[in-house]
Amino acid sequence: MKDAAPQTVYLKDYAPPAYLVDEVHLTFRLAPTATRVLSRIRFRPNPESSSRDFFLHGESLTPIRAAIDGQEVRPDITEAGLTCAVPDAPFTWEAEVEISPETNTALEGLYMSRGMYCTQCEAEGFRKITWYPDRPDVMAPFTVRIEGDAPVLLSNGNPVGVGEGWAEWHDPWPKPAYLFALVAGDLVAHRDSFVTRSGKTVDLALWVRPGDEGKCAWGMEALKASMRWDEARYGREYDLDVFNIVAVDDFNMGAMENKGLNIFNSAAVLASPDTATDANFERIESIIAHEYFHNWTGNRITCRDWFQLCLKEGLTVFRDQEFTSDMRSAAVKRIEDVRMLRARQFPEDQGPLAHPVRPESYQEINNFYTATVYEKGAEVIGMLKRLVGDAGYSKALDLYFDRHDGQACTIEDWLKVFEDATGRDLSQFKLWYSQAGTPRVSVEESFEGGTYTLTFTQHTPPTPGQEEKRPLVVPIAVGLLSPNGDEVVPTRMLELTEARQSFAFEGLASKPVPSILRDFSAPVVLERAASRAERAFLMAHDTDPFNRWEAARSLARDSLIATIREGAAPDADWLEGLAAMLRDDTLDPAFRAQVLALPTQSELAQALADRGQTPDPDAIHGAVEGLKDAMARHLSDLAPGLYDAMRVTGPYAPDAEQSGKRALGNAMLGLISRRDAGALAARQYAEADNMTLALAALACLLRVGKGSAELAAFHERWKDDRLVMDKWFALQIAEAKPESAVETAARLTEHPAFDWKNPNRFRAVMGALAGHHAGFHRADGAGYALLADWLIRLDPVNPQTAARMMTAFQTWRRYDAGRQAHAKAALERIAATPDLSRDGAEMVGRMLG
Ligand code: 0A1
Ligand code: ZN
Repeated sequence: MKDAAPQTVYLKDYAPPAYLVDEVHLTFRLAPTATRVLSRIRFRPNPESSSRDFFLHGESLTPIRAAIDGQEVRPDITEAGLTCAVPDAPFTWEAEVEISPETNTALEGLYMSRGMYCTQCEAEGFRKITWYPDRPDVMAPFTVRIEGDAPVLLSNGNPVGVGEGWAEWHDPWPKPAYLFALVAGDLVAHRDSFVTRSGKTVDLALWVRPGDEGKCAWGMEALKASMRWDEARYGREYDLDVFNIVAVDDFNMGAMENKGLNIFNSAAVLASPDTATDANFERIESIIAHEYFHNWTGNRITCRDWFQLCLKEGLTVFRDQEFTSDMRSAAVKRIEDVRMLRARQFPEDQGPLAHPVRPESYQEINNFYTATVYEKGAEVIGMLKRLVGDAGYSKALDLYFDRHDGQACTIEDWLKVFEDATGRDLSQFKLWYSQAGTPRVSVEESFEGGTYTLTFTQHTPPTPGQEEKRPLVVPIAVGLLSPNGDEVVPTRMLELTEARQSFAFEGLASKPVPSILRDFSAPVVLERAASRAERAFLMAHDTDPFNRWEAARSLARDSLIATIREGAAPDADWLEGLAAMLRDDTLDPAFRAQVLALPTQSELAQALADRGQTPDPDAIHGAVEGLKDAMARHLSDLAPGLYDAMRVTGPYAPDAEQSGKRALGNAMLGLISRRDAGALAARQYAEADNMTLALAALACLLRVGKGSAELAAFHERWKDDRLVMDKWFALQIAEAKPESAVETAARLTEHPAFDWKNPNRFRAVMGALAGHHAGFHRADGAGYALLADWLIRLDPVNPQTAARMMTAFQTWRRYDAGRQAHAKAALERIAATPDLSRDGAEMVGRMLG
């Protein structure tokens, strides 16, 4: 249980560590409830610090003994750590503690997952393993000895010895404690190797439970592709003899980049065609890449303190996005990333949890692994690259790796390499790191004497603790089209730096049609009163695929809003434009599938709130269903043919081409099911030889009120596969009617397989409920109450996962008074829970505040 009295940590209070560490030796004697951890650590006073106070973090440790230079000492031990008198010169600290991995349900520190020992130390978990200066600016080489009866004993770095019941590892690269890892268990390896560009062979292994060997091939291919890509695109080579990945079933996040020993949530690495969907395969490829890329951006160069989290996360997300763009379709990847940004980051940035990409204070750092730090952090780097150009970016990155290898750095260090490499002053740009909120950019146009002028106005609404906002540097990519569809001005990067600023394009024969914010060149809301005709034109003709998609998307959104507000019929021009795009075989099927995806119901709720209207979740749901019916009707002639054309022959591959076809085929199935009562879906389900086709067909059946036999058969077939069962749980809630989503979720919590202490299973049920917009926001508050019940139950067991799920409430203030009262009551009930964790207390406090 964490300290309940909230303590706020501030960026401005940073002070360098009083002592540095030259070497760490750890010995683990593993036992489920009584593991002994022996440490021998070489400390020396830090010449950069004026403090001589010796403090080591430590939580939930049973002290056995401690010594300095061989002499027993009696340190002052508190709940948070210890202090001790130490020599005014380098010295050796030795300690022995006892910990209990088996009872560690928070999954932070050393814990057990179904009989297997594993660790999670980011951000502050190492202090639950032994006493240590658990802060990222203390870096040291580690030697680790593991003693235990498990057949496989792994830690960071290179293996230096192994025998019956023991193994020793040495990691020569200085690292902060948060990158420490240990795994012990009955595991089998899927092995391969990689030869680096300088000719070194690296042994690769993906460690899984016996039985999961058949789900490793894809992860391994993704790893090798990532290693090749980082050499080719960033000149970064791997730096150890081995690279190990382990899959664990109980994990709070997706994966963790521990040096040389990445630990993955099994959902983020294990896949086979019959158990994983195309989307799962793509996600696995990108997470493998992400964790691997951290080896340079995060591990070799790490963060000075946790306020700098975006230094490693924003950059590494940006790099994994570039990787996926290169491996698959760049246009489709950009659309996917923007959809995700709008679905996850925009609500955060526009609500009570808004915080800068580099936060300035926190109570619990685990609450700041957010879409803002990760995804907006990546967008900020994308803007930087647009502003300095490809060559400037690669010069700056080379300088970053040269200058800062082996260091713990700040955003100031990061921006300085760009300034030094390109000569650009980035002081205004830096505001992107300190100013929270989504900027709104509006546009006016004029055309006179052959000169076309665009005038932009930018404005960022206030966010908690930041009333006043300053103008940002906003790169706006603009191209101009002539009325016949030719591009008259190719993409030009405009740099908006003022609150209001104009840009002129001269020498034009006629008034052009502008394509603004191409490729989504900045994470802003573009407010533009373009006519429907103009957007239909861009949907048909824009040469920028992102903006083509965006034009279609905004027409769909406005059509839905018009239906909700005044019962308007679906926009016929949009439906016609859609049909034309679907018929266009020159367009990538994956892109066409993206064009068919409607805005989320939560996005529509925000769009209504932005227009001064209180969103009604039932009305939004009704409008979306109505539009989908209209699409099914309007596209009924072409859907069956397109469905057939998207059939994949030959063996399954999760590549861009095949998954694009299946995505478009499944979208057609969704439309067809609305009119054939699920007949085709039943056939697809019966014939499916992969999870992508099976799951989509089952979803269609449930949506039209069928599929109970298939659902039972699915359960029977997959009841022993935890990852597939997560899908079985989530799907039933996602496809429930708004009035029964809560009851479906409640019923599933009674199912014997609802293992709520497993984060994946908890998220499968509660995450699906929170994601069901009309179901969760039910007028009687039943959705809020059910989620609150379970969050209160989970909080003492696993505060991190409970606190992350609390974000489901972040939009509560945009709904009507009745719903607000129910949501507030649910939040207050959580807040009033005795001994609520620091994680949970901070989250509800911010949402109620
Ligand atoms: N650094 C990891 C994510 C991660 C963060 C925190 C964790 O526990 C609190 C676990 C993983 C990444 O970016 O992949
Ligand atoms: Zn990361």
